[in-house]
Amino acid sequence: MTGRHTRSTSPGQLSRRSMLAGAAAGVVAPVAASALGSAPAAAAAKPGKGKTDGGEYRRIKIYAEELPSGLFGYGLEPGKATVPGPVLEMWEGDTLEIELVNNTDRRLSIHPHGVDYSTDSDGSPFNDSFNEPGETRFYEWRTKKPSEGPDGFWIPGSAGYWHYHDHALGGEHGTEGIAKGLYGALVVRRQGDIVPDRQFTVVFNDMTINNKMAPDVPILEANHGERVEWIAIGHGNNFHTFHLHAHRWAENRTGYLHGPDDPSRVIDTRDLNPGDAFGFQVLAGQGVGPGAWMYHCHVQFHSDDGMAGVFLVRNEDGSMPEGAQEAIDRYHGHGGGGHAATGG
Ligand SMILES: [Cu+2]
Repeated sequence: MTGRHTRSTSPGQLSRRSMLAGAAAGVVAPVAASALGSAPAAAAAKPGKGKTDGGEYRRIKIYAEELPSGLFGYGLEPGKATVPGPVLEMWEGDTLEIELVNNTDRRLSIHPHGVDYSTDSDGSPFNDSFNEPGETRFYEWRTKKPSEGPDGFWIPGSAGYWHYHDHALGGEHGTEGIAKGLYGALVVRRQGDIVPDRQFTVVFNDMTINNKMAPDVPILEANHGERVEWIAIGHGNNFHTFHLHAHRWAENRTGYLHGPDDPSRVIDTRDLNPGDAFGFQVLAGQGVGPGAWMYHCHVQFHSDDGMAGVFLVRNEDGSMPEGAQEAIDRYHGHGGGGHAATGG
């Protein structure tokens, strides 16, 4: 199609770098799983577009869809939209072109945090940057490496745990779109960063986790010793504190220590307020072993009301650790009130 917000596509290069996908909570996706490998089209570059900071220029297609539940989601294939949307990943210096296909009858957009973009990729009605119902539109996100600016002023690179979300559905700020599930994680890595085995996106969105509440929050799973990356995002209108049982991380850009003298504070709970995001990596069950571990909002009435989920650390061979199924049954409300009659 053609029009103000669109441009034609033609066959072109495919990126060789994998795009992380399928990391909506509960979907255990190996990081190597690539959705970008099948990205079909390359667009003719507009003047001033197609630039990178020594990285790659990559293209993906994202479909915004209404789900049978009434929620809205982003997906990398038609009919595959999820809440949260796919983890989008870049390396500092990369530029990502997103062809957003709006398969809904509502106005919507995609708006990133943490990366560079022009006003026409802002994803806000304020800048006339959104998809009308049924419309396809291109957005371009740029990243940069750290560099020394004028007067020795250091310009930060783009690396970080960021996120993206709708900014147009139901209003000027995407309030309805976010409430209904149009959000996801955006990870920008720096050369040398460690790539995890598994990724989980956990979004504290008003009084829900990924628009679900206990006992319906999908169980996040990993095998003992696997490197798991958590990406935590806050949305909505409430103050939250994210807490993970039995695991700790460093309060810095990557979430892990960069040497024996790294001064980063080591924590297991962190504020998670609307618009904020952070990420960290843990070795699943490190120091504590396999088991079913809770993660939850530590604002007590929030956790009591259902902002709690399960991080299932399986045995190294993938089998269920002792007691884990019973814990999961309790989470699902089938465990009864007393202790198990026998152990093991
Ligand atoms: Cu909370």
